[in-house]
Amino acid sequence: MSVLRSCVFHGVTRPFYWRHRETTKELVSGFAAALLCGLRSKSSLPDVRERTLIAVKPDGVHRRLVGQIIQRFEQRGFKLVGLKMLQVSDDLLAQHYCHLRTKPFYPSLQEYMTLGPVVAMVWEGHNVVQTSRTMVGHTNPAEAQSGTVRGDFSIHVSRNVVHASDSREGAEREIQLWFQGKELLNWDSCDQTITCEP
Ligand code: IDP
Ligand code: MG
Repeated sequence: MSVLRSCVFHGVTRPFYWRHRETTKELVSGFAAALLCGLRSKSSLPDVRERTLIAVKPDGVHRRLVGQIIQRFEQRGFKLVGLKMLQVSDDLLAQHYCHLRTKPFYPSLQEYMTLGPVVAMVWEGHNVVQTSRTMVGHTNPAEAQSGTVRGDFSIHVSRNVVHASDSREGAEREIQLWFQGKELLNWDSCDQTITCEP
């Protein structure tokens, strides 16, 4: 068996390698590079185009907190791609909070969300959905950590200042609900390669 293996190596494989060694090396290194690139794009390249819906609720607008909330997202390194102020309709609210419509507190939530205008925003950046949930804090401000928006600016679940989408799928649905395509801007900020690997 080992004689046969040796014959195959010396008679076929070795002469073939020496005849085509440059091509073989290129093929092997090309394959390794392609493999590495594939792995890299799947696992470590950031999804810099992820988007989420953030909305300053009527209590936040009444209390002049819009600027401070925007500042937190800018400071963190996210990019604003959509912004508007609106009086929310019952219809929009019912679609936005469709998972809560049967809850006993829904009527008071509806009243709260129409106490005044809301400032709706779309923020973009790597992992923005999860990071902004952390920045916004627990739904119930009594349980929200200091340093979060809710933990710093509110005390009760019925007036928790801000909304943030809770998943990538939820964010896509909410952005489509609140914004028309033409209201969102695709633009490259000049610090993009400094805040995140392109
Ligand atoms: P989230 O805003 O942290 O995602 P959700 O469970 O989706 O929390 O609830 C949506 C909103 O409904 C909350 O932000 C809050 O304004 C309101 N809400 C939730 N639970 C209660 C409650 O028990 N009483 C009054 N309002 C509530
Ligand atoms: Mg929610």
